[in-house]
Amino acid sequence: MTKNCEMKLLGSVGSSFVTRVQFVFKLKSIEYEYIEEDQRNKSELLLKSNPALQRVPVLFHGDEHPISESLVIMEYLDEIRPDIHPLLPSNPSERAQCRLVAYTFDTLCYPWMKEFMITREEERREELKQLIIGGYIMLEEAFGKLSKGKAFFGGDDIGYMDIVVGSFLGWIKFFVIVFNFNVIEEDRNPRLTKWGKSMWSHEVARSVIPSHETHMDFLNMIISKLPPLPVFV
Ligand SMILES: N[C@@H](CCC(=O)N[C@@H](CS)C(=O)NCC(=O)O)C(=O)O
Repeated sequence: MTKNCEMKLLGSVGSSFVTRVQFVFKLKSIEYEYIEEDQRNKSELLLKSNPALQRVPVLFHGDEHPISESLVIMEYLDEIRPDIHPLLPSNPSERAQCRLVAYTFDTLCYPWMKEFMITREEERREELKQLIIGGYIMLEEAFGKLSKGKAFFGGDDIGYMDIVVGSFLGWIKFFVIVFNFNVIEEDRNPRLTKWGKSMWSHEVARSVIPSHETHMDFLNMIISKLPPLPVFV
């Protein structure tokens, strides 16, 4: 952690949305101060800086208005530091495709994965498993189009979509270990399987993606916030 930085990030360890921002900081060599949010007892800083959504990440940049939502923050950082490791393609149509795939991932895959982890109903978990598999098959197709035969969504190196999806790779390991569910499976997802290997061998990705143990701690903390199960007699 660096003191007196122009950039400050309010986050929670184990949140993939926060990881996305840390990923961009590292790729663009931006120094920042990290402030840990207490998810059990939300801070004044969070409530004031993101009153409508009350979620991390939140970025503070000098006297500018705080910015929330990981995708918005990623694009902001890309716009203010376009010279170092640009994230989005230069072609407007390809940029639009990236944004659309990211939006789809966050709107469909993420809620399915989250519910999969916290549901107590086996039948629902099985339904969600099939939805997640379908989501990652769509992602496999998107990878084919965006990567143009290269190792990453972004081509020869990590780009916007690699960060969006790659920040969840620790959860993918977690799913295998805890639920014996391999989300990215070689037969269904040959391209994403290779991509996953490229991501884990990328120095920056390896240094920022949380381990499955970190995710376990984060999940336990989220579960402890949920209302208790109804009691059936
Ligand atoms: N769409 C948001 C999602 C952020 C999000 O869900 N953050 C979680 C942590 S992983 C959070 O702060 N949740 C607190 C809450 O919902 O009360 C983004 O991309 O930043």
